[in-house]
Amino acid sequence: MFSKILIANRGEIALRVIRAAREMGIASVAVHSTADADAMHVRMADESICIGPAPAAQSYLNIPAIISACEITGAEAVHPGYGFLSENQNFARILEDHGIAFIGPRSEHIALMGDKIAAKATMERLGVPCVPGSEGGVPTLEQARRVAGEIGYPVLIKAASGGGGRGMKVARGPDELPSAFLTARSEAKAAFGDDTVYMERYLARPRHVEIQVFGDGRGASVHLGERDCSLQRRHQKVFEEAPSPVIDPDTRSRIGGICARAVAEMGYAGAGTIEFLYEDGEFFFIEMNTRLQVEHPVTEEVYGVDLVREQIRVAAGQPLSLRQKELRPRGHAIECRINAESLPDFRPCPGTVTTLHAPGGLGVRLDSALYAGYTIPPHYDSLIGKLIVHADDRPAALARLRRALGELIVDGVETTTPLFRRLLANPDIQTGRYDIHWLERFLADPD
Ligand code: MV4
Repeated sequence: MFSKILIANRGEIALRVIRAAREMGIASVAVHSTADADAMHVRMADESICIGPAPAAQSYLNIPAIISACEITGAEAVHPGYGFLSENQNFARILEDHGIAFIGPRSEHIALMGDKIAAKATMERLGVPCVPGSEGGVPTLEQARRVAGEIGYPVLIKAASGGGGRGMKVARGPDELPSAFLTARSEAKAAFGDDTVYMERYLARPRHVEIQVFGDGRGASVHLGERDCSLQRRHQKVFEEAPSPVIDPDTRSRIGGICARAVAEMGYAGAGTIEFLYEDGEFFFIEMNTRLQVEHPVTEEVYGVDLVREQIRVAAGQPLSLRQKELRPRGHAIECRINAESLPDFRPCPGTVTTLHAPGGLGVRLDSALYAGYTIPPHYDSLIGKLIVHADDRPAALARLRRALGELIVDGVETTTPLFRRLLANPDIQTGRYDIHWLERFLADPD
């Protein structure tokens, strides 16, 4: 096992990793920008090292500075958290080349899943159900017309290097195809430097249901059920829950088994998330994320598993400590992402926190790097905490969430907490009847 790891991240996820490491007897090294000298992750780590100025491109994305920090401190492994360098194949490869372990999958798997066409072809071959669409890239409008004729309108044109919703265009009929195709290509070129696009049937009202998987890199794997992340605004998740209100145990075992077999077959190492659109009882693969996700705590709560500990074990070459037949979901968990943003327009609202009161009690978890007196810098994303509740069933989890939100006090900056109080009062949220467009409709026309 490692004796020291470096965390190439900040905020609540850096704390999450430091905590797992400390429980394993592993020392932690925090890296930080000049803007983060007073940040909680710097205080909580065993050691810290400044890697550059405030802009992430010069600090949290600065690969040479992070490698130097490993060499100076003797860190044997790097946990990338989420965002920043977590899905950067070059970073994973450079670490591998320096004999430093990357706490994540091998660089080949990051590269494979970063190419959305290759990812889909791989999943198709491994028996994972995919959205009907083009076989590979669609280079010309003429071919786009032919593919659309085969799969039927409406169609969606997606960037091969995309993900997270950027560079997507819908064509509802043949008349909309030329502009959708050409716009998708030029936006893909501008955003990713790659104008390769592919096509899929457009699903009008799906849910976003993702399966948590784990591989040991040598053909063993497990799944830890699903999370329902349908409640999003501008492709940012806002509220996530496990299990999904619409997935029953047999369906979970079936799709979970398919996903676990696929990662085993690939020889995938570490945590992964296989994302699906779920509509009319059917799963359609869209993308695989090769990192720990923001919303991983809802899975941890329901399965009683420390996913970061498991990531560190696998990166150190140890076998999975999880066995599928021992993994049983218990109860229901919900996460609210608390952002320092002002409603109703979600404008980022950095500033100094004057008062912080954290909710507590049975089944309540607050993953946050906030403290009273902390000044939230304007340079990074506005997530300041995740409130996670766990209870015996969904109604009890909703009641517990309402109770915990009532206890949370953050003064000095505006936050998105009032939104969650309103969501909890809504009958669609109470019954779990929502899709990927529900939240944007609600925000446009609150009832
Ligand atoms: C889709 C889709 C409908 N049909 N693919 C958006 C982000 C990217 N990860 C995939 N996305 C979508 N792909 C087909 N064939 C609708 C979306 C989509 C979406 C997906 C998940 C969560 C929120 C979303 C919001 C808008 C569109």
